[in-house]
Amino acid sequence: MTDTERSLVIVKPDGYARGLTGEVLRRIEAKGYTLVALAVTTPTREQLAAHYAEHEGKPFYEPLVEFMSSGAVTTAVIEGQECIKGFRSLAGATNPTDAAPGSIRGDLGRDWGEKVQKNIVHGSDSPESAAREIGIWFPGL
Ligand code: DAT
Ligand code: MG
Repeated sequence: MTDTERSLVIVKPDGYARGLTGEVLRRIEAKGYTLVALAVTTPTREQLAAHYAEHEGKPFYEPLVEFMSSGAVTTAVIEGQECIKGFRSLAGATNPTDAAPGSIRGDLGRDWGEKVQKNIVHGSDSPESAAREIGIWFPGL
């Protein structure tokens, strides 16, 4: 049991508004990961600036922050062996057009012709990112 990890998952405003929170959480639970924390919140620009610091200056950064602050999201901390990689696999490729059928983005997402890819979910990409992101969204954990 050396690789038990936590990952920060966000059901983004597109997923929340489309009523897909339950479907995303269902897939996480069906995969066998545990829900450790769960909340509905509307992200602040400050939280998003911290969360997406690595993307500052990229062409899609402003549209991304605008999109992510546009409405409610569901934030979750999940837990399980290698759940960081495992959830990224459940989520699928960043571009929902490329994301494989069977994945969250592949089954439920599409390109809407906007400056930012609206791709339903976020998942941490490394243990370092997960620890940093969990600190932003669930400072009490
Ligand atoms: P991921 O969410 O798969 O980890 P990322 O961290 O590279 O992807 O980018 C964060 C989000 O920014 C991504 O979910 C959607 C958006 N995005 C990334 N690359 C983009 C691009 N080239 N054009 C538009 N939006 C993009
Ligand atoms: Mg990322």
